[in-house]
Amino acid sequence: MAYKDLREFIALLEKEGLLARVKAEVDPEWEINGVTKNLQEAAGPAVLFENVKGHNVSIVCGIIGTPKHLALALEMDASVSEKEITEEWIRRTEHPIPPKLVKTGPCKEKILVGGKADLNAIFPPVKWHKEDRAPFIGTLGLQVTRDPETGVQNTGIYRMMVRTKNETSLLMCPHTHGLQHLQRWQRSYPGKPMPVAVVFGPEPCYLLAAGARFRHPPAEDAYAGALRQEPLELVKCETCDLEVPATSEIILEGEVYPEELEPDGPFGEYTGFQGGAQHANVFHLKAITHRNNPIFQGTREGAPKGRGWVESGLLWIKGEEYLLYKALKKVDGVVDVSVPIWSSGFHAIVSIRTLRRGQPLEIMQKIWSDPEFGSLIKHVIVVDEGVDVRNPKEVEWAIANLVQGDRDILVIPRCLGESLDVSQSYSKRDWLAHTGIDATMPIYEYEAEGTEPPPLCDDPDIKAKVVAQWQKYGINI
Ligand SMILES: Cc1cc2nc3c(=O)[nH]c(=O)nc-3n(C[C@H](O)[C@H](O)[C@H](O)COP(=O)(O)O)c2cc1C
Ligand SMILES: [Mn+2]
Repeated sequence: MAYKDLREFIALLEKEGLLARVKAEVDPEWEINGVTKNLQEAAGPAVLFENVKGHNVSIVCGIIGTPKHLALALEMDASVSEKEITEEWIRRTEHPIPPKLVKTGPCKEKILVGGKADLNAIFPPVKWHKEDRAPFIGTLGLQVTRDPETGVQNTGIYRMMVRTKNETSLLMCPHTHGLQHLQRWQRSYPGKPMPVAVVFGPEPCYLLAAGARFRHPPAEDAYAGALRQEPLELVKCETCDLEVPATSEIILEGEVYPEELEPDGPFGEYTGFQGGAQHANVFHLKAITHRNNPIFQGTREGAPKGRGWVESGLLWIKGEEYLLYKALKKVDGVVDVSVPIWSSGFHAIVSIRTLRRGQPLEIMQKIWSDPEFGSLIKHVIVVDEGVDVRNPKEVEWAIANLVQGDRDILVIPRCLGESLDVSQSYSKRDWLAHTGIDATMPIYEYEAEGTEPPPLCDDPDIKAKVVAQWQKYGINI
């Protein structure tokens, strides 16, 4: 049975030893930042801060903090491999399950409209990174909009910085469906604001669907249904016709003027660097509805360090991996694909069974020419099928042993760039050099001189025999 709400998932994580409750008082100015960073580096549990200084709302972080948490959100066994999660994700999302509209739900336990709606009363002012310009209430706020042309809803995750008690910034990057809706809205209803609802703390699969990227129709809510394998229940907003998950902790209702832009940031980014100040849209609050004793959900974005993972990476970089995996699985010879979250989503690693000459370059071109993920992937590394694309040691082994720089590295300059790629100074970031590394064995070069590459000395058959009778040796490993 799918999780009914965030609280049910929190209870399960706690039972599995994957969530810690912090009863000690924590200062939202710096302490939540420090505790969550330390937990990320240790691949630690999710955390529920129950005693936030100066505030009576609890904060939950890291519910998708490691692949184990991700597996449990999908009701899979916590011990499954990342590859199994990828395959199950693709299998389930092939068959979207439409949501059910219900009359009301727990997210309507308190309804605060107009002047009664005050962001500061609900959201603890968390500084996720020391240099953030202001508290960001939206790190895991999920924005719901409706396509003014097709009527299909979208849900994405776009950050929101507090400006006043009823205003936040809202940063939607060019590739997002949210910004596309806003641009279409501006064409259809010039001068008018577009309704936007923001969901905090839904059941976990809606969060997963919002962070990943899907083709529409249907909406993310139907993909969330597919991931949880049951229809999601939605309720109508109070002040507009948008539909949001009924059991969510907090819903903000408001609107955005397409032409209104104000400063946003600095903010600590998923690359691990501080993102500078820029301009973003402004969200004007019209109503808040919430559960009794709501839980605020947020996350410390950044790059994974130490033994760790980061929730933001697991939510959206994994989403890129699923899209890429799905597209490449249809290509002859492709065995496995990964987009490591420690590469900030810039690397795609593909393993292949070599079928013909030139295959690695064909794969690189296929990735970079894709309109959805091509511009996000800076480096493509192609390895042979025996190399585990999810094991950085094996990938590095392949690069070290099989690459000749003049033969195996392909550079395509002057492609579309990514504004957060700090490998170039600010004025150069419009452009990017796509780089491919063919780290497969050059079998055709050996063939041309009438020889063969040396075989591996792994002897997997002998190892398997020994492992099967391991007890006999009395060695614990
Ligand atoms: C924690 C987190 C924060 C994010 N912040 C932003 C953001 O501020 N702006 C943005 O455009 N995308 C952001 N993203 C990425 C988008 O949510 C992601 O690309 C998603 O697929 C967009 O949905 P859409 O394709 O329906 O627009 C964030 C993702 C996560 C997981
Ligand atoms: Mn979308």
